[in-house]
Amino acid sequence: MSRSSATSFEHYALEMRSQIEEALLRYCQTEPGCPEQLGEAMRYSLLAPAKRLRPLLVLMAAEACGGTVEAALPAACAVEMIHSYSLIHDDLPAMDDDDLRRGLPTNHKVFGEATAILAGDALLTRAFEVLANEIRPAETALACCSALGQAAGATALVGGQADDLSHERDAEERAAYGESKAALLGELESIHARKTGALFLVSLRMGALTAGAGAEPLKMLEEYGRALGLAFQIADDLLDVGGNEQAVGKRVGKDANRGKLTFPGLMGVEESRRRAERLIAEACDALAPLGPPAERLVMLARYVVERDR
Ligand code: GRG
Repeated sequence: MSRSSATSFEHYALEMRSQIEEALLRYCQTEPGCPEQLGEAMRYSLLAPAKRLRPLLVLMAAEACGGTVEAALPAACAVEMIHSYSLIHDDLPAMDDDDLRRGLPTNHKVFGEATAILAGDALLTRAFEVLANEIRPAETALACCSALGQAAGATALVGGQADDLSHERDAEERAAYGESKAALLGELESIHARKTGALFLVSLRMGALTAGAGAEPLKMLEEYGRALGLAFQIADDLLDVGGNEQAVGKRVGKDANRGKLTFPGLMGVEESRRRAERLIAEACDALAPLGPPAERLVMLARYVVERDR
């Protein structure tokens, strides 16, 4: 990426992030009937400093298909609410048991486990309320609800998390028991396609839906999304191995120390880097027919593997 296009992309991303964060705040005001502490816990995690990759994907996909930020913004907020709920629950003692997220103490460390669970539940359900109330026309709202429900559910986000937790056995031990590297890699990719990739894909789908896009651009965006989701996860594993805790905003080295299956663990650091680079090239190639309107998605893909947080 040249320095001037990187700078103009950064400006754009900054401006979009501030629009996203304003809208998130608007959608998460404590309404009559919502206990004060619950509202506070919801906003604590939702508005904490974050990259906002999934909402940016919604807005950029809409733009690539000729749509507007205004029409896509509720979908961008809905996917960020689902993502934030999944992080709150993932950090709980029964799951990953983390004390640092987005550079801050995790939700349950501040508000207690019960409130953290409920804040996650409330963000999950609020996401669908926002889609139903704010996306127009009603058929597009329905299509977004259906797509997001699938991506957040048992066959995708929650299913990937369940498999991740139940497959948490020592990768080396499994290899010693004769499981081939290819089989372990296949399993790892399947977990991440659901746990991480599904929200990337549905972000692109909802962006395209709000722009009224047809089947062809949607197919290109999906190809881009599949490659980007996997590259993102490899980059995330690489940050867990070599990242700076302060920059990343969460504990590093945890996955490797717990013997979890990871890309650098299975393929080595250098090969993982090369694989991520190849995936980003594939993702960008998939968008070539969309031309200049898809340029920001191309830049976002590069950012995903070059980031330090
Ligand atoms: C239903 C009980 C219950 C739990 C659901 C689905 C789930 C718990 C957890 C999966 C969430 C998870 C940790 C996915 C991994 C994806 C990942 C690397 C997230 C970090 O995303 P970034 O880097 O973070 O985009 P920011 O903070 O920038 O948004």
